[in-house]
Amino acid sequence: MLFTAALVLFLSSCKDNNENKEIASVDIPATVEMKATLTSPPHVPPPTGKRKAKKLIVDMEILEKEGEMTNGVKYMYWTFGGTVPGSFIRTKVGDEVEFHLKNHPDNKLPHNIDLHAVTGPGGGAESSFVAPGHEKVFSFKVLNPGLFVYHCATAPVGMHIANGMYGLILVEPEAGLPDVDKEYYVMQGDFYTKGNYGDRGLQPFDMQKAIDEDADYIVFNGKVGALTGDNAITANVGETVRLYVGNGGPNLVSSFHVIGEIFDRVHIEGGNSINENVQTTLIPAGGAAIVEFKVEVPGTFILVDHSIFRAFNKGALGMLKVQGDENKNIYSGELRDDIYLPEGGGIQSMPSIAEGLESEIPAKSMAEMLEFGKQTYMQTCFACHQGEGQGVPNAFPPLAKSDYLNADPERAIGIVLHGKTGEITVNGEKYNSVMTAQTLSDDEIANVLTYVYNSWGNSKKEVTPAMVKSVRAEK
Ligand code: HEC
Ligand SMILES: [Cu+2]
Repeated sequence: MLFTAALVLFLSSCKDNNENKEIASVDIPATVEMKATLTSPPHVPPPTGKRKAKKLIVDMEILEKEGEMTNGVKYMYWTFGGTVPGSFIRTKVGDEVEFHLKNHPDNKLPHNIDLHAVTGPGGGAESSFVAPGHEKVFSFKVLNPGLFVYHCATAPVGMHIANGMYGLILVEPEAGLPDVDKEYYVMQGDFYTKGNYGDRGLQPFDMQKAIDEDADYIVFNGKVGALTGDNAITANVGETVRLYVGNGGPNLVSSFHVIGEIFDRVHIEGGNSINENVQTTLIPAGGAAIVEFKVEVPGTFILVDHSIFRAFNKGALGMLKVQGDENKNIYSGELRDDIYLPEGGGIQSMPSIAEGLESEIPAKSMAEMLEFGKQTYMQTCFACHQGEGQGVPNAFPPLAKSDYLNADPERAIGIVLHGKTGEITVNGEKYNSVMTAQTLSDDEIANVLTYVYNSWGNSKKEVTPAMVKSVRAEK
């Protein structure tokens, strides 16, 4: 392959030297072969650059294999190339693709492939139907540039897709795409399991839920957390990032958004038309988009489906971690927290004690601490940690009988003050998510934590405003 590549470079440079325009513009004959580099998500093969169209050999193996949907939840995935989404294929307009589709002998079912980049019956599905232990070869010429979905189209089609049989094929225009610093491959999919979100063990596919479009998991790259924590995609301040984003479905459309970024350019639906300065782009099931943006400031930028319960309760959440120097001109961080006293308008009056100075007046007794603390809990913590502190499996750790909480009150104060990311273990379960810093006063934090410590079987500690103050001073 290296040899052929070198030969091509040599040939094309000869032509350039001769300045023979006519010959230079002729496509490299299809006899010049090249083996396609395929990559697993979130990686993307190298750009096609200035190379001419070629005969491109794509070797893909179908594997049915067990994987982990989230902590303790197993799923039997059906895959193109061993991953969900399947291997990324990168081609150039005019390439003649010779596709070798292998169905591993250990697999149980026949499969095939429908590539949306194919002009021909079934997008290749009819010619590629392959039984376990067989290999099918078919070929097609890529005519239209763009980012295309491929998927299995063997009956029941929905089930094959729901089990993970989809991926992306990029067809670059003749001149290639403009250079960027980082490129990544992200693909959303919805999953339907017999058990509910987080129910442990090997979870079979649930046909009825799939028909009802009642997804248990909606995830990027095949599983909860495929792009969070240590798996996050990365970039450095000042770099340009291009995301190839697909949606395998089978059912749901994606409102793709990156929290804290604006897409400078979006190839709408993966085609030629470019939209600029976009907040959220809609990616249909069986569709794709190319989004590009420059990262100007450091931090963790969260990739979500902005149908937001999907992000926080069903898994559609990823992370882009950007490192580098702060730029206070673009983003200052918190500058001040001032007292806000509206003027004018209505008649001003001092709130009465009864009306709600509670949070500003220090609690005078344990009973008051618990009462005020409960109010803060119900306003602030409840949404994630739930009414009885029971949390949400695999998303928000429990505060009820939490060994993590009870072990170290200072640490708990620090978490409420500064937020928390990174892996922690609470009552034997791993969590790797994000709790944002809560903007609460020392009194409010003391009260809410005292309430938490004195509820739901916890260790009955009292957290005083002085303790909060000293933890706050540490940073
Ligand atoms: C937006 C959702 C969210 C809110 C609101 C929130 N938390 Fe959390 N909290 C989390 C997540 C997620 C973690 C785990 C972070 C990690 O994985 O590193 C966590 C972890 C914790 C922990 C340590 C783990 C444990 O279970 O003992 C404590 C204590 C805690 N939160 C207390 C609070 C309190 C008190 C409030 C309200 C003042 C609050 N949280 C509000 C999401 C939230
Ligand atoms: Cu299949």
